[in-house]
Amino acid sequence: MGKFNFKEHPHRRFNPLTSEWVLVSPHRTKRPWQGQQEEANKEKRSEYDPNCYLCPDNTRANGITNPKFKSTYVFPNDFAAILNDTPEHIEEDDLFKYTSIKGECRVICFSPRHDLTLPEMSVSEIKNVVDVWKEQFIELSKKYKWVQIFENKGAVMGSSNPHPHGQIWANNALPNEASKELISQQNYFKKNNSKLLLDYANRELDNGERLIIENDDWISLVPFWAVWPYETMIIPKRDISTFKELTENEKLSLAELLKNHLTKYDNLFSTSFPYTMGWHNAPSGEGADECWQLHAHIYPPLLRSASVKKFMVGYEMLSEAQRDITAEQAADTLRSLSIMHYKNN
Ligand code: H2U
Ligand code: ZN
Repeated sequence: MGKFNFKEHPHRRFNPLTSEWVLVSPHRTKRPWQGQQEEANKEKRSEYDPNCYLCPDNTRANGITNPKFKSTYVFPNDFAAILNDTPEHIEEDDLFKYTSIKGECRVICFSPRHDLTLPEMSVSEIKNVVDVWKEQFIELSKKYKWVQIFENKGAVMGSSNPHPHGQIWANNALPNEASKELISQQNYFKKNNSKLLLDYANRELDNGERLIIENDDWISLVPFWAVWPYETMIIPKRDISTFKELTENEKLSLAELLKNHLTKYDNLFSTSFPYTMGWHNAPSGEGADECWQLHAHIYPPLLRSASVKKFMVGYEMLSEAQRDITAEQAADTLRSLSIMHYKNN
């Protein structure tokens, strides 16, 4: 049987942020991914679509007309999942517990262009998106405990509209992921008097195996405990709890990192890479700033090609998540990919 080898033998890895385990089965794919050549998807969409609800000067589903916006544009979601005029109610039953929720939902059109996804936008255009993320966070975090800024990209992720856009849902309760991450980061801070994710980022910087991109202010990496094949995180290198603290330079270097990181994703299967990406800022009113490090999670569903997606079923629904290619193999692949977008080659 020999000695345990992390690169060959099945094992479980612990996610210190959520306190959940993931089953890793590296023996199923001993070789690193050879990069099956895909037919590059160079499909051209038009810059403007008269039927798109999110293009400038078009009328949305509820009859409101968008302005002729020239940069990143935010509007209240016409079909918001959370409303801000819901009456307060809490039901404290052991078996049928529920509580009312108040909040608001907004939509962010990344740019007026119908055809440009984030990696295809210029760094200064992506910087406009980062500026808006920060402004929106500052405004909404004054009113709400949790401000979730995210993007669902691609039809496979359930995105309802090809016009590049993101969303913001802000509400006064702490959702599941946020509360798991808060408890873990608080416990780690109590024990070590330092931030879990900052310590983690420094260990990854020393090690290098799972790093994808590093610039002066940010790193992107495949987390040790990644569940999705090409799951990644973006973490600032200095102690930062929320978008509020980002300087002009840090917003610019984030825009640069996003462009390069997301371009690598598109280059992986020569396709506009689908994912859910979202920012975890420290929640407001919880005294969380001392333990919570700002970060983004990116969860892409694709596994082997533009059309083969990973299904989280069977053992994963019933017991725990499982992966074959290791985080280190995924990071190797992403690191080796060009930052020149395949559509420009
Ligand atoms: P998704 O593609 O991730 O579903 O996001 C699009 C959002 O845009 C969705 O939440 C909103 C939908 O409610 N929307 C409007 O607010 N107005 C519209 O006219 C179309 C879509
Ligand atoms: Zn459009």
